[in-house]
Amino acid sequence: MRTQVGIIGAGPAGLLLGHLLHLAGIDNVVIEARSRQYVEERIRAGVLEQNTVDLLREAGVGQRMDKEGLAHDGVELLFDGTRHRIDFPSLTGGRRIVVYGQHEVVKDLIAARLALDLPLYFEAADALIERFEGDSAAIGFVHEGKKIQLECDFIAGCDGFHGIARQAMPGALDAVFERIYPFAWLGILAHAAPSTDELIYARHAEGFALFSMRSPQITRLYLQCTPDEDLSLWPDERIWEALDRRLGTADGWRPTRGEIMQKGVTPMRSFVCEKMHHGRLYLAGDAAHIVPPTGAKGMNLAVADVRHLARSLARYFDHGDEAGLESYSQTCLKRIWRAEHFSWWMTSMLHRFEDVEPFAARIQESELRYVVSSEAGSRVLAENYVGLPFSD
Ligand code: RFL
Ligand code: PHB
Repeated sequence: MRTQVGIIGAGPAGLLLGHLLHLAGIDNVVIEARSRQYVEERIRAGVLEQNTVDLLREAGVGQRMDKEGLAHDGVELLFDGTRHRIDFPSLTGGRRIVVYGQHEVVKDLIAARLALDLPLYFEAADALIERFEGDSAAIGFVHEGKKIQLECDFIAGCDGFHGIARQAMPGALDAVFERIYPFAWLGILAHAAPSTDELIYARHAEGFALFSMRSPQITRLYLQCTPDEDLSLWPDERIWEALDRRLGTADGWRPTRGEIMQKGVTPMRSFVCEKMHHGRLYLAGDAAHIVPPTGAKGMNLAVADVRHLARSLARYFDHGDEAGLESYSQTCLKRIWRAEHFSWWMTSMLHRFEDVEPFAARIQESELRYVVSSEAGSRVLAENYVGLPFSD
């Protein structure tokens, strides 16, 4: 089998890249290790920044997002028992976010791909990057018991943090910058109508908490916990009580309770592999970088990478212009490091660090007070949260 771009991974990065390349007239094949049902039901991110919303609309895959997504004009920071709202449009020249589950974006992209009859192999086993230096590239994989050899001009490694593409990248290990945090998030999805309209990021003596949502019927909530937290010690009642303490306010506001449909623990990590391309192999999304979820940036960064990769590949195939491909890592890394800083900053400001001395806690409190009381401080949060505009 032959194509122009072989794409490993059908997460948001791989699927959107495939769609953008198709719109640019570039043939591509997507291979995915998991089943369609698995990727469509994997609950992850929920916040789409303005750039992502605009790009999905431009690419013609934004109809359901526009119908079912929840447009938000701000978030709230809760500390010392009081909520402080950060208004996005007034601080960012009219930009906002849309709350729409990552798995819904994935469903929309899969539906679009299948409707166009473009190749997408689920349950592709034993994927191996066979060649990516010289004049051509190749991926081998097994599908329905048959070995398939995919010959291509380029390979896009969109296979997430645990994928094979970064492992195959020469020099990747020497280009890694990493920080692992001493805490994690216990996340739940509950059948409960959100009892307020916007997200709440809470700093509390017991630890961080986040109030988010997926729809007018579904609430998404997180609690700071330990990285090795034993979920069996967290019956529903204990979770709701902790959420009430950390998110409740003096006026009696509490998150509405409901049946907990899913529980999980997410580790927190900052990670950048600065080597994002070599020969004919390009990394995009979580394959190259991870942010702690406090800044809601992971999926949005994946989208920014593939936007740039698709445009660079189009320039190459249309005009033989290699400039975009040659500077791919360099260009992406500017936005990546901005998001890394923002995610680290939000994480540092809002979480409880066990070993931190009282001095650092006072610094955290002072920073939060500054962010909510100074227009300049609020704007730093707002413009990063809604996403800085693309510069090209
Ligand atoms: P993905 O989504 O991990 O997709 C990679 C795909 O590659 C497949 N794969 C392979 N396929 C074939 N052969 C192999 N050898 C393969 N190895 C792997 C995998 O099965 C998978 O389908 O990476 P991608 O596309 O780069 O997307 C990145 C995002 O998923 C991630 O950054 C976000 O979910 C992060 N994130 C958030 N991002 C946001 O922008 N806003 C948020 O509000 C937000 N909240 C979150 C988050 C991530 C979370 N978790 C669980 C880590 C909240 C949480 C709790
Ligand atoms: C979510 O809704 O899952 C979510 C929202 C904001 C974050 C992280 C996760 O910062």
